Amino acid sequence: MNELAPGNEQPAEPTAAPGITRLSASWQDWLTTNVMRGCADADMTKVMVENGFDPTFSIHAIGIVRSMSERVKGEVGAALGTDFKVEPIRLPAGARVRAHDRDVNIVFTLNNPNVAVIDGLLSEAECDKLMQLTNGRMKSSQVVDRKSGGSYESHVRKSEGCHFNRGENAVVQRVEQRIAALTGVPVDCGEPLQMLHYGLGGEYLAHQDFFDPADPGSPVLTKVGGQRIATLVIYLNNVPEGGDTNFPELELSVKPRKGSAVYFEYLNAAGQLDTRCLHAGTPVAKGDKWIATKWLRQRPYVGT
Ligand SMILES: O=C(O)CCC(=O)C(=O)O
Repeated sequence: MNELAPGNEQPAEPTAAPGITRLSASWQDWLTTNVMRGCADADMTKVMVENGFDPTFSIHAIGIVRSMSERVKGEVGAALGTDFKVEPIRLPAGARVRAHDRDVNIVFTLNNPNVAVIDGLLSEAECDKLMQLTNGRMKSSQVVDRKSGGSYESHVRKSEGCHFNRGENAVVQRVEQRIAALTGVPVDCGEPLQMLHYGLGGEYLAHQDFFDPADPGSPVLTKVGGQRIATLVIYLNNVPEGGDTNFPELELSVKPRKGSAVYFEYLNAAGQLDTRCLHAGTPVAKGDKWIATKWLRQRPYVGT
């Protein structure tokens, strides 16, 4: 738990023994922040008791704040579910367009489904910075467990990765603004940026990025921002051989080029999912491959 406990601003209460039984405004903020961050009850109780709170009071206070947060999250989600839908814009073929603070080239498009290859989305220095910022954070990649909505390691995906929270650093902020400017999908609807590294022979077998409504685990995954609408895969290095992103049903293969990206949409405005965006990261035959993937949701993403 990194969040520091606030100073104990409790007035000295003569009747507070054996411990404090009232939450000051700053302790209420501290508790709410840490519950929302997913901190364990035991960790928060420990900090509170160390700061003079009554243990039983601490446990009850945490329970109350947790149930209130869950209710607020649920109600906001329900309201957004009915009121707010994003409709990504189409990218013009052959055009040079402004993406927030940078001009990019749309070098290839398909209209149905909506697919675009974008050159120069990131500078070489930005690619290098993103890769460098993953130092010490990479772990074996996992795939979604379609039954539970959880995740597990699988032969389907041979790579390692990590995530950058939305707006976590200056480069991530710029990339997110550019993606929002290009697609029309607000930054809030993006999942955390996923960084991925494939070594020699690394690959990601053909898969869909959306959550199949028929899967029992899908409601868990869509609760935090609705269905995924589209994916943007940004290539962070040149791969000497292999490592293309391949769309077998579209007979399309995109070669990684440092700073370029492929964008594809699989949920249209009518809410229909398009299975033709099945795609794979083909095996890296020489060198290695780095990408950053942004998944865009129908509604603001409130997961972790
Ligand atoms: O490695 C690639 O080219 C594709 C990555 C991918 O499919 C994904 O991140 O969902």
